[in-house]
Amino acid sequence: MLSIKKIILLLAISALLLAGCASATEAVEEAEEPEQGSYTYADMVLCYPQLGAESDWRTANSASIKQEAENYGIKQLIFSDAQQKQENQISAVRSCIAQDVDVIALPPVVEDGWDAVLTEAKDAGIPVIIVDRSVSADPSLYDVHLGSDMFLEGQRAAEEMNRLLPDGGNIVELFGTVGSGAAEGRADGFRDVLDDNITILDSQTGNFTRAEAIPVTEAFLKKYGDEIDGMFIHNDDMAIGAIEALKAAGYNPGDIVIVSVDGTRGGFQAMIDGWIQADVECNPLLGPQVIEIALALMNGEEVDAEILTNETVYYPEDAADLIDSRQY
Ligand code: GYE
Repeated sequence: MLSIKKIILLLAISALLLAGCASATEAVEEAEEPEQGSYTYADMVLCYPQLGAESDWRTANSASIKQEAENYGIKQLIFSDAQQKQENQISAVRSCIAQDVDVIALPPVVEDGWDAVLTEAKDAGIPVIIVDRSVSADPSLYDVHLGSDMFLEGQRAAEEMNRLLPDGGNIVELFGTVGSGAAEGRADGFRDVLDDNITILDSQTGNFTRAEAIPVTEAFLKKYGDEIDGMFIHNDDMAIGAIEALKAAGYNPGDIVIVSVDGTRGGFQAMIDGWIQADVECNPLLGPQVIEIALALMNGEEVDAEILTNETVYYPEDAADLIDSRQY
């Protein structure tokens, strides 16, 4: 017969054993799935469905994300290139949702048409950072927008044009991708500040690429010839394409004043060569902020809904001193 003492002892031992087992299982679970609030970079699977490779800005943006994913030591970066096609980007987002990534950071090629896929991400409980260009979707469908103030960039460009054409004149606009937050914002900001004595003769898209900017500029020159005093060009790659067309048509630097956007090394060289008179900065080096915000979202921390990049304007007189320090 077991004495009462022995029964109590046995009960106590089994209770201890059970408790031991339970805490061992908990420990295993914790190792696989840290509690919210304690995720580290090593836990992060980040999806970056890049919109394309249309410009030096974009190349620098992709490089920044890839490099910083390595520097921060995240678990996995799922990177893709949609070749400037929204349907490709939407498929890439869907594939990331299916893979149950931790965070999606999306640089949207255009503003409209994201509601359905953003709702799918939200329903799957995956936080979304809209990077660089904006979306028109309701802000409740994503967590943060991180990028430049494109309207402000357009306003800055117009201030430069007003300064360069103090007596007024005629200009043409080389527009970025139609429907993109970058191009639409810059165009609106530009018109907001442009002096009344400056007329925009024409505005055509070059889709943010050098290749497409060349025939558009040729057509402008054919149609308006010497009437053109200035060009507002939505990025440096298109400015470089336009300069090629101007050179081929026999123009010299400064015959037509150019205000461009981005501040790439190519843009700086064109300032040194006298072709671009002002370059409005747009910073693509967003990797560190994207990854830091992604971790904060994984840990359920409060993050500002709109995070803007700090930027400036560059001028030819400083270009030679600064060009070597440009990272893109
Ligand atoms: O200015 C241009 C690129 O969205 C800010 O896209 C970006 C723009 C950038 O192709 O060069």
